[in-house]
Amino acid sequence: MKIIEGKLRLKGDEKIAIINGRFNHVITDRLVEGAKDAFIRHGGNESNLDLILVPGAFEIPFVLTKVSESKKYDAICCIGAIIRGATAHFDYISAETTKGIASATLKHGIPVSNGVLTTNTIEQAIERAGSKAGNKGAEAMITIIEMLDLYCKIEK
Ligand code: INI
Repeated sequence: MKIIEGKLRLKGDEKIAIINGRFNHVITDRLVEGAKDAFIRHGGNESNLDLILVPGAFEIPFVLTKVSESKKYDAICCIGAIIRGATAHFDYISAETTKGIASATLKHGIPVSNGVLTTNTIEQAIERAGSKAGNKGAEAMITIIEMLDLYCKIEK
């Protein structure tokens, strides 16, 4: 059986955009650091990595659509932190962000990863931003790296 899967390697010429929601930036700054570190440690060239900041996670799908349409990037890594508060806002923002990222991804034919945290507490977010549950920004970048390699293999 022939197995086709992506490897965790970059050639060095891939152009990648991170779209980051600034809301809860104490968390999202750490996720961006993790994503950048993963990009460089897997062979990416820092001059090919752009960081696009948006106010909050809700704005990510719109900018993801615009950035995808620009065709400037080989892949896009979405980062944000949606943390449950006292009202239903969390449910609306997290549902729309997730749906928006998924539908923009299917339209544009380039790898996109969803590194937007949706947590019930700030502690859960801290755990996923470079402490005991790892760094979900780094994981989102690693997903992009694997998908880029797989994409090349499928296209050939
Ligand atoms: N945006 C986030 O990225 N995380 C949150 O936890 C959050 N909460 O809880 O309110 C949040 N809200 C802002 C939202 O993303 C939009 O920027 C805002 O609604 C304006 O459109």
